[in-house]
Amino acid sequence: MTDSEIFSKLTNAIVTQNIAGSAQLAQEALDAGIPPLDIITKGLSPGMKIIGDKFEAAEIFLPQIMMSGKAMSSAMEILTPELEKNKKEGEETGLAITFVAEGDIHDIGHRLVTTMLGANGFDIFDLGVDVLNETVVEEAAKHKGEKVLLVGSALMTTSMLGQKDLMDRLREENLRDSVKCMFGGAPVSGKWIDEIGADATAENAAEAAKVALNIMK
Ligand code: HCB
Repeated sequence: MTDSEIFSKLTNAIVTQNIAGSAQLAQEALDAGIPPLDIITKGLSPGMKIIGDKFEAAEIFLPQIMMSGKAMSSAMEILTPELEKNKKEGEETGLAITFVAEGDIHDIGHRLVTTMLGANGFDIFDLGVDVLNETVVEEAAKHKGEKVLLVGSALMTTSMLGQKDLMDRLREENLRDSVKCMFGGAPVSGKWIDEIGADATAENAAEAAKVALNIMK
């Protein structure tokens, strides 16, 4: 089987909500020597995109998205340890405090970004999903004086708006200059980042790691 045939099988496993099949295919892809990040970006993620588009077009409904999310997560269970194997130790990159915005429980991309930052030498403090801005500000205050990167994800236009409130609160608490702020998720754009006065965004987890290393220099 060619790599592109493997990628389309992986995409199809997500679209058809094949939970056991996606994990098995992820393992087969690894065994075929395909790097784990390619398996995710070229195989699994396009499946999630198709599912999102079908949902928007009312061709499928929430239960199907949930099952596709489970299929993605079961493949990620196989792939995450592989991503972590390449961990770069001993580099003073700093602490990444990662979280999904208040009201938002989409955590697949968040977990992927968190894993990639960990693999690139960041210490990780993962606050999880549906995190209040107040909590993020408290954590930023506790770590004042350290090299800290706030890494927020928002997958909905509604939850993304909370990122502006977070930036405002950081400024009010005089914490803005002690942290770097990177936000991502489908609705987040460079224009939005400029508008709210954050530092950066990234399209995907691999780019997020590169951007994060760059802004923490
Ligand atoms: Co959800 N959902 N969903 N959903 N969902 C979206 C996000 C919509 C876009 C679907 C659509 O309408 N087309 C839509 C949001 C519309 C909008 O606001 N514009 C939507 C909606 C509306 C909803 C509900 C409100 C549906 C309902 O209940 N009626 C509900 C909300 C629940 C809530 O959060 N309160 C809901 C629920 C769900 C689940 C639970 C069924 C499931 C989530 C499961 C889970 O995460 N554990 C789900 C899913 C899976 C999706 C889609 C289909 C896929 C998201 C995903 O996992 N993508 C999504 C459609 C889409 O995004 N196209 C749909 C794959 C990952 C790998 O990509 O973009 O998350 P990613 O992350 C990337 C990238 O953004 C970047 O790197 C990541 C990795 O490469 N990145 C960062 C992410 N964070 C970063 C941070 C940084 O600093 C830098 C880069």
